[in-house]
Amino acid sequence: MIEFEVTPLSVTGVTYGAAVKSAAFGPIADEPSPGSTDLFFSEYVEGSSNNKAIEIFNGTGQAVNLTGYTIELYSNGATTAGSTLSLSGTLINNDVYVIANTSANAAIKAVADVLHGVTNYNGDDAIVLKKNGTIIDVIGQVGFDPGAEWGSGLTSTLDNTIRRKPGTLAGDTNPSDAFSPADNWDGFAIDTIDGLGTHTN
Ligand SMILES: [Ca+2]
Ligand SMILES: [Ca+2]
Ligand SMILES: [Ca+2]
Repeated sequence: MIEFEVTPLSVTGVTYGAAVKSAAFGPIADEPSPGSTDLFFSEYVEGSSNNKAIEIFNGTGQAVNLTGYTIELYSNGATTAGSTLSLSGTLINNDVYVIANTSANAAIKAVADVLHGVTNYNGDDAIVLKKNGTIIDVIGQVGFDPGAEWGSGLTSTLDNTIRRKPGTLAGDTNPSDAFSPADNWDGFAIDTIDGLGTHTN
């Protein structure tokens, strides 16, 4: 419960203040809900051909300077990154940053912020998001090759799109434990890209 001290104020003959002061306030309707602590992966596309893209969401409540953020690809159970992308620029609040494969289709490229080889994954490769060298999110399990994919059905990392479940406030900071996409992601059919370029949390 918040109580405001309001000095009565007269505007065009109407006095405000007294009624406001006596009202009991709950949460203010348009006040933003608690934001996420940092950026996280919001969408992963591993479609047909080279239709591959990854999306990062800023739900922190403020603009984020992307300098210092990196994305790394750990292929086929590797323990060292085979490809690294260093981000730059500014990502405003509630916006996403999309990294697409250089050979992705036109519809994917249309919503991409950058094209980069860090998207050269095919289902059994871990992808890590770091801030100043510290892991803040991971898809997959670094150092482990699942064979073909993590997950099953539509919610898998091969020939599917997976989207972070609404309400997610932070990424997965443990790159070493088992990865089960259904825990934190919703799955969609191959080449689903209607959610790429925006994120509703
Ligand atoms: Ca692979
Ligand atoms: Ca594929
Ligand atoms: Ca999205």
